[in-house]
Amino acid sequence: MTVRIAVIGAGIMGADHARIVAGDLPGAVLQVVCDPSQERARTLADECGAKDVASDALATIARSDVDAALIASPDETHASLTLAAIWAGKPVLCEKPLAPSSADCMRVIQAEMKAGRPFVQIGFMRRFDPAYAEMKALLSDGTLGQAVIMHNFHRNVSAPANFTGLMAITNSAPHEFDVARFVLDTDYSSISVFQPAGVDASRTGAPVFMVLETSGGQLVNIEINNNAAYGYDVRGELVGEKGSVFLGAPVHSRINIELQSLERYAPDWRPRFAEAYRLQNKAWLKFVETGVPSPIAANAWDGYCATLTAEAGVKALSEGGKVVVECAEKPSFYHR
Ligand code: ISE
Repeated sequence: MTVRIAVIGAGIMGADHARIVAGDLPGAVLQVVCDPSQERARTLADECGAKDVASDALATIARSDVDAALIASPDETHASLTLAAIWAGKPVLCEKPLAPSSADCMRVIQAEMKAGRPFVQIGFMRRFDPAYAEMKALLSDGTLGQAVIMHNFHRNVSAPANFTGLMAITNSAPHEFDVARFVLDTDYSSISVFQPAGVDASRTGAPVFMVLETSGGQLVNIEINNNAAYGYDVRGELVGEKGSVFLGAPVHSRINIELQSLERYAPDWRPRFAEAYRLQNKAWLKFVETGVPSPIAANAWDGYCATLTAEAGVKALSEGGKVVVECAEKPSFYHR
C-alpha cells in the first residue's frame, strides 16, 4: 500500500521534507502540500509533483486521502497539529520542538497514551546522523569506557528571520539536548546557562554557553551561536575514560588555491544533515507502514524531555545559577 503523506508547512524544512518524500521514499507519495500561502504551497507542490495543495492544516490532516502527516509549520503550531493527527488516528512526523512548552508536550503524551498506540515521531534527525551513530556505538561497545564529558557546539551563519527572544535555547539547543541525552542514554539533572561578557544579550541569537549535569554524573557543555557569520558548523567530542571521539562531518571536496587549502562550510544545516534527514524519514515511513516505532527515533517523551530542558535553560539564564531539570515520571508506555 502506498502511504499518502501531507506535508504541513512549505517553508525551509517543509520544502526539504517534501523533496525527500517525493524523491527518496519508495512506498510514499506526496499527496498534499499545505501552507497558509497558496503561492508557496503551489510552488513547492509543482516542484515536487504533489497531487494537491491546501491552506487549512486541520482540514488537511482530516482528509480521507491523507494517511500520515509531516508537520513542518511554525513551532507554536506543532502540538495542536500533532494532537489533531493523533485524534484522527494518523501517524505524524513532527519537526522539533514538539512544543515550546512542556505542558503542551504533556498534552500530546496524554493523547497518545489514551489512543493506546504510538503515533508520534519527532524530527530530532541527528539520532540518524552516521557520525553521532558511531559515537554512540563506540560508547555502547565499551571502546571509550565510561563517558565523562560531552562537548558540543552549534553555530549558524545568522539567526533565522523568525527567531525571537531565546530561541537559541528553545529552538536550536534542543538538538543538542536530545542528541547528547540519546548518545549518553541518560537524563539531565541540572542546567546552568552563561553569556559571554560584552555580547549584546538583547540581540536575537546572541551566543549562549550551557553546562548540564546528567543523572549519571557526566557533564555536557553546549555552545549555541546563531550569528557565527562564517558558516553552519556543528561539532562535538565525547570523552570517555579510555578515549574520546570527535564528531566528523561529511566533506566532499577540498580546494587548494592561493597558497591555501580550504574546506567550504554550508550556509545552513541541510547539507550537513542531509543523510540524517533521509534516514529519519525512511524510519518514519517504516513506522507508518508497520505501526512499530523506530527504536532510535525520538518519540513524544523525548520531545517533552528536550522542551523541559529548554525551559529550565531559559530560567537558568534569567535567574542565574544552576536550575534543576524536574522531569515527570516516565510512563511505561514510553519504555523501550
Ligand atoms: C533550526 O530549526 C534547525 O533545526 C537547525 O538544525 C539549527 O541549526 C537551527 O539553529 C534551528 O533554528
